[in-house]
Amino acid sequence: MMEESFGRVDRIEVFILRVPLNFPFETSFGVQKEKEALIVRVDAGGVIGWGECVATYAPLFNYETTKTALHVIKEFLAPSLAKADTLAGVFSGFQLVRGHLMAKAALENALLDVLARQKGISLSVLLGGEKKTRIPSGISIGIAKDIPALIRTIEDALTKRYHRVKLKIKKGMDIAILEAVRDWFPHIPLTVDANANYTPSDEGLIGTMDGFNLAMIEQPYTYDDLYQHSLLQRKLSTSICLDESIKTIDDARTAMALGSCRIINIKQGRVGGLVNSRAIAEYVTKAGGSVWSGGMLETGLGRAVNLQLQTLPGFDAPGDTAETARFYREDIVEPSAALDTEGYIAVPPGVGIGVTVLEKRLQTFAIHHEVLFGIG
Ligand code: OSB
Ligand code: MG
Repeated sequence: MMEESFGRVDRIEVFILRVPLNFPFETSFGVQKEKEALIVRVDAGGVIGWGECVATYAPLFNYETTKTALHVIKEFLAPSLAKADTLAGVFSGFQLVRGHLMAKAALENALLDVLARQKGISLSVLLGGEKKTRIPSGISIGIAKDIPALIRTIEDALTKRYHRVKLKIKKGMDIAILEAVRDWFPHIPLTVDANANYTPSDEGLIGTMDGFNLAMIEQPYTYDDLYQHSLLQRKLSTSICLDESIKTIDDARTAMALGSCRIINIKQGRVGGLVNSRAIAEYVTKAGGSVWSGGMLETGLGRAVNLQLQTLPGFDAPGDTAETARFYREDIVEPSAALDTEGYIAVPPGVGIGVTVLEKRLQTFAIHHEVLFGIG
């Protein structure tokens, strides 16, 4: 796959979309009311491939933004594509650019889409996925000021048969929430995600979370401190899951060696794409840890990519791929990711990413459009 030619890259187009969210989504780093997403459309070897960049409008999750991704793609990554016709060639061109993994992932996804479409197979088959037709869905619920409203949201999620509930927490919005939720729902599969909001001085507070039978505590400490996480993991019986801290397979190796976590949330965009995701999943599961697929409030396009990823070996636990309709009134692809009556989402059946981009719909959300190279 890495050495196969996809032909020549003739044209790259980028769109920046602004899509309203059905409700404001609050994490420890802020409230998000709409989704800004950079979408790439790559025309190579006579086939169109699509990719969604998971970077957000502001550098709050990590340092990337939609506009840094546009800059890096336009000035540095797209020009290197003009000289490559295999993924191996593309990756070696990308290596010269430090970081900016979300920008790289968007192009990688689009080129994998091209390659899979040329072969008439899905991304899942291209990447060596298992024959899964549907993926168990988990739900991530933003920080709730109002506990009765949170209880209703969880009740609704359980009615829809979501397989696992993740609660966003931050300092001061944690133990009381967990007490109320466990009071109402003593046995549901439950996790929390702090998005790097705590410090080692909160060790005692995090220790009390051990009493709530959580499947994991996601990213308690800052986004690049593997050492402090390793000290914390030694004191907890609950597994730590790292998200922001893991950018590369080297980070994953260090984390496993130090015992900084037992679980890694793989966001394909955060680690530079699906090929890197597959390598990290393989390494972590062999080293005795486990992985699952996270989310960045993707549109239907990125959601379809996350579903393809979850067919790969190791992705057995429910991830954060909720159905598209949870966040968006209108989707930019067909078919939309939708829950079945047992809380699963079908792996989209088409070739490549598996869904069709509705270009007219996409244009209605575009605040920026530009052709990076190509004719017209
Ligand atoms: O840390 O997992 C996270 C959303 C935006 C930024 C960071 C995160 C999240 C989520 C939501 O938890 C996952 C989703 O539903 O896409
Ligand atoms: Mg997270």
